[in-house]
Amino acid sequence: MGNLHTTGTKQALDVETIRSQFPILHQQVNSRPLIYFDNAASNQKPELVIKALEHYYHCDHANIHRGVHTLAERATTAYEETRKITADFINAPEAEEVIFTKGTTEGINLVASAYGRAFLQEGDEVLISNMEHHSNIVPWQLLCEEKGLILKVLPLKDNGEIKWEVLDQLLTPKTKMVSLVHASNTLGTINPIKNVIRQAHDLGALVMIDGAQAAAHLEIDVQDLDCDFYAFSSHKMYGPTGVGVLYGKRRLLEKMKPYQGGGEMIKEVSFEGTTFSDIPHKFEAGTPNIADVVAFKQAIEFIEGIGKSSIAAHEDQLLKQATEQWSKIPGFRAVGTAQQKVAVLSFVMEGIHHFDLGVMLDAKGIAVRTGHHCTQPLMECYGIEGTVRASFSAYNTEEEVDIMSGHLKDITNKLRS
Ligand code: 7TS
Repeated sequence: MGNLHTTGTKQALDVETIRSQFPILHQQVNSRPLIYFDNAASNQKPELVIKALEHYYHCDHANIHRGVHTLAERATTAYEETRKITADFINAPEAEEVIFTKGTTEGINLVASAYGRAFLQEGDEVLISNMEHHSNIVPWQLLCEEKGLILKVLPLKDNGEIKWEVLDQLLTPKTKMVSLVHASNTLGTINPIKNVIRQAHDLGALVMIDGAQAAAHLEIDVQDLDCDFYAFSSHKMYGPTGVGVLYGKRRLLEKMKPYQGGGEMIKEVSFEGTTFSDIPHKFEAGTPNIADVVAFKQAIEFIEGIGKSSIAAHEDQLLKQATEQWSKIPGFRAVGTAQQKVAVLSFVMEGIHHFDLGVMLDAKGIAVRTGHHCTQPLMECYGIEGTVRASFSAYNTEEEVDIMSGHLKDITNKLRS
C-alpha cells in the first residue's frame, strides 16, 4: 500500500506520499507555505480525482441512460460503476438504494419533501438535535410549517454531547422522524446513532442520518446501523463538489413520491397521467452531474486505498496534539470536548474576535473557518457568536499543527501586550 508505512507494530500514514498526490497543497499563500485546516468545510482533491474529471471530458462524455452510441454507453457505465462502489462503501444491500444528489443538503431536502410531505401528518413530531447544521434544521422547519408538524430538539451538555437522558421524554410514539447528525461539524461530537436508531424504531419512527462529517472518517455500514436514510457529500471526502449521496431503504424509496419531475425519472408520460421510473432513477430527474459522479469513484478508492481507520487514527493524533498545545495558550477555550470526536477543533480566544483571528492566521498562510459554521442554534445554546475552527485531513501534519501553535501564541501575545 503506497500510502502506509510500518512503524514497529503500528501502521502510520506516509503523509509525505499522500501530500504529493494533492497539487493544491504545494503553494505559498501570503508568502507562506499553505496550511489547509478548513477540511470540514471542504477538503482538497488528489490528482487521481482531478485526472478522472479531465479524462471523462477528454474521452468519454455523453448524456447517460439514453443513447445507444459508444460514448453514451461508456458514460453510463462509468456513472453506474460509481453507484456500485458507493453502495459497497456504505455496505448498502443494493446499488439501487444509492441516489446521487448535489450534496447532503439536497439529500435531506429530498427526504423531507418526498417522504415527509406524503407520509407525515398534522400533530406528528420530528426530532432533531441542538447541534444540527442548518441543512438538517430548515428543511424540517419548512415541512413542519406546511404540514402542522411539531419540531422537537434534543438539548446539549456543556461538553458538546447530547443530553441523552432526555431522549426518553422527547422520543415518543408521536415521533415519526428522527433526523440526527452523525458527527457535528462545529463540535466534532460523534453521536451514538446506532442506539438512537434502535430506540426510534422501537417506537415506529424512521431515522435520517446526516453523515456529511462522518463519511470520510468513520466506518459506515447502513445495514448494521439499520438507518432508514443516510446522506453525505463527495466534496468533504476528497471528491468533487456538486455530488452527494442519499442512501434509503428500498421499501421506503419505492413508496415515496418523486422529488422533482422531468426527463429520465419517468416510465411513460401522457396528459392523462405519468408513471415513474424505478429507483434510483425516479429521484434523479434531468441530466445529472455525470462528470463529478464519475470522478467521485476515485475519491472513494483513495480513501479505501489508505483505509479509513488509518486516516482516522492520524487525524485523531493531530486533534490530540492541537488540543493539548492550544489549550496551554492563555484565553483559549475549546468548544466541544466530547469523549468521541472527529478531528474538528472549534475554539474561542478570550478578547479576540474569531474573524480577526481567522484573518491573522490567513496572513500566515493558514486556512481555518470562522463564524457560526451554519449552526446558529448551537451558537445560541453556548452564548457565543462564532468560533475559529481547525479541522484535519489525511494530508495534514504534526508540523503544521506546531506552526499554528506558534502563530496563535504570537498573535495572542501581541494583541494582549
Ligand atoms: N451537514 C453537516 C454536518 C455539514 O457539516 C454540512 C456542511 C452539511 C450538512 C451540508 O453539506 P453540503 O455539502 O450539502 O453543503 N458543512 C460545512 C461546514 O462545516 N463548513 O462549510 C460547510
